[in-house]
Amino acid sequence: MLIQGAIDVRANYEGKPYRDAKHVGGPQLIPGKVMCAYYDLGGEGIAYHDATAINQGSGRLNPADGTYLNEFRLHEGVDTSYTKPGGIDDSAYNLVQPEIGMPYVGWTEPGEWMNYTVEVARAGIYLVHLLYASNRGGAVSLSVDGEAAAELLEIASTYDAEDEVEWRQWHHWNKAERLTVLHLEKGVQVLTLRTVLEGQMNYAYLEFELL
Ligand SMILES: [Ca+2]
Ligand SMILES: [Ca+2]
Repeated sequence: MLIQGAIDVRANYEGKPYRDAKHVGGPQLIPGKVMCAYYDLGGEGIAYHDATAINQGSGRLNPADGTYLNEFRLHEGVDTSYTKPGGIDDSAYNLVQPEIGMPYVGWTEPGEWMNYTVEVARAGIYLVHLLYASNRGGAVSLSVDGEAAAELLEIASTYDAEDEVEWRQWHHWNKAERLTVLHLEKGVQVLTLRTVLEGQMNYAYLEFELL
């Protein structure tokens, strides 16, 4: 059974699960990790809203040199980068060590959002965790098939005054355990992650754990 209204939202939705030459695609699976950089295909206003049309990571911070990660979703508006070794994303200031070479969404601003086509294997109550970095704290919200599921989820800052390398304040990773608890129905649905307050947060993945 789908929640009331879900069918209409999905019938009118033109976004598609992300896929590329390296990533087979299909709905992201719950329980499991929903990779934030694998937001849906479909473009601005359909699969996402981003404040800047360019990708400020791929092809800007990360030179367009023909490699997969440096050119990841280069021509889309959502700003993406990936975790790097050498004291960037693997520093001692991390609260949780992220996998290296993992794409993530950064340069986030309030009002930006991304859609994820997901497939829930089992209906039930899910704990939702978020792997993220945030140099000033903020808040996000989650919707399911266009309906608010969790609003104003507070994200704790990972700023650490001990770290004197200013740019690295954007790279202190943490996992927000039990960011929220959601009841999800079985089946394919569209999840929306929205930046509500502050922005300047990096999102690696949302993890859904069946309670
Ligand atoms: Ca952008
Ligand atoms: Ca952005």
